[in-house]
Amino acid sequence: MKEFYIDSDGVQIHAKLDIPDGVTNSPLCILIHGFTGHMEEDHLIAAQRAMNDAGISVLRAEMYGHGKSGGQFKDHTLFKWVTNALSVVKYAKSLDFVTDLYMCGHSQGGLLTMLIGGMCPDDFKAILPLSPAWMIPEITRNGEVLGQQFDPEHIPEKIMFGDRELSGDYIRTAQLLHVEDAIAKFRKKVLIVHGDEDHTVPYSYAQKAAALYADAKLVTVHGGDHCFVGKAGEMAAAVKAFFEEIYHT
Ligand code: FER
Repeated sequence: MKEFYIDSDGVQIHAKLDIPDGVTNSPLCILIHGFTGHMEEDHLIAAQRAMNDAGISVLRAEMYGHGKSGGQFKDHTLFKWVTNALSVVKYAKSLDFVTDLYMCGHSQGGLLTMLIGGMCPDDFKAILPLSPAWMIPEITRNGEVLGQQFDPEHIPEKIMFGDRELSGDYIRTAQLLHVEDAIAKFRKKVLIVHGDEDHTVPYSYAQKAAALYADAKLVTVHGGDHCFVGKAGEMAAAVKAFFEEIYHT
């Protein structure tokens, strides 16, 4: 494992690169955590190990205001995450040993994966959104975030949840994202893995995304919750099987 920082317009993005043992050239998958998450969460590690087992190098990166990266949580927006992810893609493309590139992310990182896939379709062989929170733009347009209601025409300065705060700028930028446009622009293979007991991101969004993508496969983790607690092995097996199939085609 190599640990380092990638510069993203002056923000230091904390990253870890795991290359499978004995590998020289290999595909690489960028792997991103969700909202309030970080790169050491159990479900992220399960996905990383599954990819390494399939011979894929993994570049985990933490986005603005999360983990050991720069920025404060309260100042993060999806626009900042997009900027960060584009910097990570640029870095990944500069690595000599990398053959094909992939991107995977959980929840808000899955939404990010869908956006970046649509922005950079030439750069990826496939993308893997896990429980992707792609309802965020739609619900913020409808005046809801984190289960709280607000007037979508008059965005509050901030929303409190627990001892954390989400800025109005998070909401106003999220409202302008149209994930359907990103879906339409990515016509390569997509693997969506989602638990049908997810009460944070409704499973129905996985079904809707799978239907909208030109070439998507949806693996349902039966009884799985948002972070695949107790079911990470099933999620990881789906990820590994997808890579084993695509690697050899
Ligand atoms: C929300 C529902 C889900 C939300 C964020 C999420 C900011 C993201 C969850 C995750 O990334 O795990 O209303 O608002």
